[in-house]
Amino acid sequence: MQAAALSSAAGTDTPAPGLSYAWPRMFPGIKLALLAACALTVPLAAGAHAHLLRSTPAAASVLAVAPAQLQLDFSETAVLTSLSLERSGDPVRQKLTPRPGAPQARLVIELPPLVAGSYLVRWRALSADGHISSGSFGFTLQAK
Ligand SMILES: [Cu+2]
Repeated sequence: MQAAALSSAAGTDTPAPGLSYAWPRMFPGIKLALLAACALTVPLAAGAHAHLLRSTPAAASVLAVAPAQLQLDFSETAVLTSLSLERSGDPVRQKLTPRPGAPQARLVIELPPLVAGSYLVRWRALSADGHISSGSFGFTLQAK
């Protein structure tokens, strides 16, 4: 077992074999089982409600021209319940009030005029099945 060899090499275990020595060797197995369980659960949960597939501006993108709109593409129809834009260094987070409307998989939001800087978009959405999901992503607008 590779993990047991690692923990022995770290010097945390007594070299003498015994019952107490068996536990550290078992824990890596338990952790792996938990990881496997999470890996199975997370995609199912994510598939059950609206999550952000892509955005324009894209996450981590660097733009030369200020975007006039923000476009969010979700995995299923949703309405935005909260949306904000924060420019790095600015004390105030700008709230973008989402327009009320029918749930859509593609949501387009008009942006105010943006100055150069690094921005963080925070969103929260309510999907058709009643579940709420949220996330954030950043983009940078270069100085002219
Ligand atoms: Cu859901």
